[in-house]
Order: sequence, then structure tokens, then C-alpha cells
Amino acid sequence: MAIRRAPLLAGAVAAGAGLATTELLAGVLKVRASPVVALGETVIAMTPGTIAHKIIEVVGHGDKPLAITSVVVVILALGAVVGGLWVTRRLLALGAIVVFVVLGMVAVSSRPNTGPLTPLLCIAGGIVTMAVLDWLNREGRQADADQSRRLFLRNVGIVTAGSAVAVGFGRWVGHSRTVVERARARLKLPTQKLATPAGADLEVTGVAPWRTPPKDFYRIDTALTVPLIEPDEWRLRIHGMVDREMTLTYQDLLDRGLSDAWITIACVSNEVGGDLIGNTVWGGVPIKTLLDEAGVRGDADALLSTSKDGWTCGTPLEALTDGRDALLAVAMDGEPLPIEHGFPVRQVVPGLYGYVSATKWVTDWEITRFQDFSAYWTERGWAPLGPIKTQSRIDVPGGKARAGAVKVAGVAWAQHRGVEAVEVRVDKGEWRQATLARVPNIDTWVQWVWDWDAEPGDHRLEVRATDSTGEPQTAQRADVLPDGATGYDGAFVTVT
Ligand SMILES: Nc1nc2c(c(=O)[nH]1)N[C@H]1C(S)=C(S)[C@@H](COP(=O)(O)O)O[C@H]1N2
Ligand SMILES: [Mo]
Repeated sequence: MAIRRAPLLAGAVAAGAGLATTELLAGVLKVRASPVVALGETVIAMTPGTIAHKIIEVVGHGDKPLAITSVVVVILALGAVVGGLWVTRRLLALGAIVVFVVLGMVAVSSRPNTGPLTPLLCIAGGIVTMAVLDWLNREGRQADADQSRRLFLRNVGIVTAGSAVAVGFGRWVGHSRTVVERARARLKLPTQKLATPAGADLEVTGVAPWRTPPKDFYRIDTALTVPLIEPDEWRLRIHGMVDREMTLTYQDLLDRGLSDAWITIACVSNEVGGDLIGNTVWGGVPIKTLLDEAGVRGDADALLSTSKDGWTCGTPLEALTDGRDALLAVAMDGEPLPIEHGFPVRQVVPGLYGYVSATKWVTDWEITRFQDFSAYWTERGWAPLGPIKTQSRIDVPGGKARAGAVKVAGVAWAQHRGVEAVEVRVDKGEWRQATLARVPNIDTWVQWVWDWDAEPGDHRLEVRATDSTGEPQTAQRADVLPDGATGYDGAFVTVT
């Protein structure tokens, strides 16, 4: 082994052992976020919104593994540097480890809901790193060069294997996911699976089903590891500008009775023509019921909700109390919420984008005023209020069609205003009325279809919806940032 490389390897391996120790302890102690996960969350939280948006565009949900991998790579590289220092300047190397541990503690403590254990695990990781470095450097010093090299490589092998086992074991014992999955499976909710309302699905091939199956439902959140909450452990604290502070349990919600509502939720990051939107039946307690029990003071205008993993969201009280089906939901499509969709309890509010309304794994409600806080995405440049904009999407035809009768079809939405009309035009010609499916309320999307007599050639189809206020969708193209995309969805079709 080249003399200059061995110390770097020793350092990286020792840092790896330190990391593995933190993972092992995090698993055994069942902390929510190990230092590596908490650091990954810090990286994500500190990434400016516009850059985060670009990253998510490129790697999608790969942004989380990417953050974790970067954290591990950086720590191993720092370990290598420390390993290099260790040989010649031991004290400096020790000092560097202490500094990195302290920085790590500060960074993980900046995450809400990490608890006091995660920073302490950083210390354990630092101590193990020092011990392993010391051992790797001491062993075989008395032996001759050849022997010492063999001994060194053997020891590196032992530490690496030990680290892998520690990480594996930590993951295995920390597997509280199965515990929560089982608790979820045991739940018997007083809900029934509602039938899809008659006439809501036109059943045109290629058009998104009106009722989105939960497994196909889009998922957006900042959670690196999904918060795992057993229903028995779940609490919602309601405080702030209220007459009576309250803490609710899961059973408290069930005791109040569940209402069902068909609601289409959508993400503000949905591009024109995009699929970050889904429709299902949600079951839960009307949020207004709970706010009335707590007694909201007259000068409050916002609900600041916080999730178990520290994500925050500000919702206008107006939208929660004006009679629409704003729910504190426990059920999605007649089943307990899937873990990824907020189990055991989340919010669903018709008419507002998810980032200002749909808090998953919600555990805290503060009644407050918009002027007194800014929530997770608002801090990152998104608008404080996020009413959903009227939109429409062409799902079929795709790029090609046969001349003659062609079904042009898709979905349109203007939650809580309702879609009044959808029109289609070909090659910038006259707008033509599409036929709308029947929907149970103004809070869901609606399927539409238009029968096109397609002539051979290349054509451009465009769609626009008009909401029930009579306002047609704007042709003006706008980016998703800061409050949702606008513009017409279009499709190029070659007819043969
Ligand atoms: N705890 C938490 N809740 C959250 C988010 C989040 O990042 N964390 N994202 C919100 C956003 S931006 C959207 S669009 C919806 C998406 O809900 P879904 O994943 O169930 O489709 O959840 C909202 N609730
Ligand atoms: Mo979103």
C-alpha cells in the first residue's frame, strides 16, 4: 500500500465506522432521524427553493437518496482528510473530529422533531471514529513493513465488515415501519367504500380515471423517511388564538363521526398538462367542528399546521370555516390513509394547493395570523395563499390518430368554483364545446370529451376550461413558481 494512501483509507474507514455506529444506535433507540438522515434533511431544507425545484424536476423522488448519498460521501471524504492529518499532526486531527462532531450536532439540532438523542449520537460517532483511527494506526507498528501492510488491510476489512453489519442490524431493529403497517391493518374505520358516482367516469381509453387509485396517487413531501406514527400515539395539539386549548387523540376523531367527501387535490408544482393531481373520496372530521370546539378568536386569520417531521403550512381560516368540505382526514378511498399519504391523520381542503392546505402526519395546529409567521414553502419563495387555478388537460389522442372520428378527451379542474365549460380548438380555429361528465360536487375534477372529425395532416389541439364564475382559463403562460402554472395545454397530432 502506497504510504500516502493508507492514512486516507484509514480515515475514511474510521469515519464510516463512526457513521455506522450512529445508524446502529439510531435503530436500537428508535430515534426518528439518525444523524445522516437529519443531515440530509438539513441539506434539503437549506437548498434554495428554485434550485430544489430544478433538482426535483431532474431526479424526482431521487432527491432524497441523493441528499443522503451526498452527506455520506462528504463525511467519508472529511474522514480521509482527518486520517491524513492523524499520522503527522495527531492533535490537529483530534481537533478536526471534535469540530465536525459539533458542526454535525448543530446541523441535526436545526431539524424540528429530531429530539435530543440525534445530536448525542454524533458524539458517539466521533468517539468511535477516533478509536478506530487510533487502532488502525497502532496495530502492526512493531512488525516489519510487509507484515504491517497485511495487518492494516486485514483490520480495514474487519472494520468495514463490522460497519456494514452495524448499519444492517440498526436498520433491522429500527424497523418500526412494519409495526405501524400492522397497526394500520388492524384499524376498523366506520367508513365504507363509496361507489364511484354514476356518470363521473366517461371511460374513454387513455384518460386518467376519475377516481384515482391510491397506489397511483401522486406523492409530494419533503420527508426523507416517512414519519411513522401509530394511531394510539397520535396527538393533535390545538393552541394559539383559541379560547380553549385542546389535545385530540385518534379515538377523539372517530368519536366525532366521519364524513366522506370527494375532493381532488393538486400540487402547485404541477406543470400545464402535468399529473401532480388526484381525486378520491376522503373520510374525516370537518375541520370547522374542531375549530368551533376550540373557539377561534375573531382577529385570527390563519391555521399554521405542523407535521410530525416539522413541515409547516399556513391555511386561511376562511377556507376552513366557510362550509366547504375541509377535512381532518383519516381515510382515503375508504381505507385508513396510506403511510405515504399522511397516516394516521392529514388535512384535505378543497380549492387550495397542497402546500397551503394538505398537511400530512399533522400533529400541531396553531391558530394565528398570516402576518406573524411564514410556512415551509412560503419561506422558499412560494405565495402565502394558494388558491387552485382553473386548468384543463388533454389526455388523448397522443401523437397520432386515424382520420375520421377521434375522441379528444381529458380532465379539467377549478376546485370549489366548479368547471362550467370546456372548449377545444384545432389549429387556432373556433373554440368548440366539449361534453362534460357528471360530477358530485364542485370540488373534483371533471372529465370531458369532444368528438373530432380529424382530417389528415399535422394538427395542434388546445383546451381551455371556464369556471362557474364565467372566467375562462388564461392563455398567458406562467411558471409554477410562485402560485401555480397557467396557460393552455396542447397536443400535436399527426392524422393519417
Ligand atoms: N408533512 C407534509 N405534508 C405535506 C407536504 C410535505 O412536504 N410534508 N407536502 C404538501 C404538498 S406540496 C402536497 S401537493 C400534498 C400532496 O399530498 P399527497 O402526497 O398525498 O398527494 O401534501 C402536502 N402535505
Ligand atoms: Mo405540492
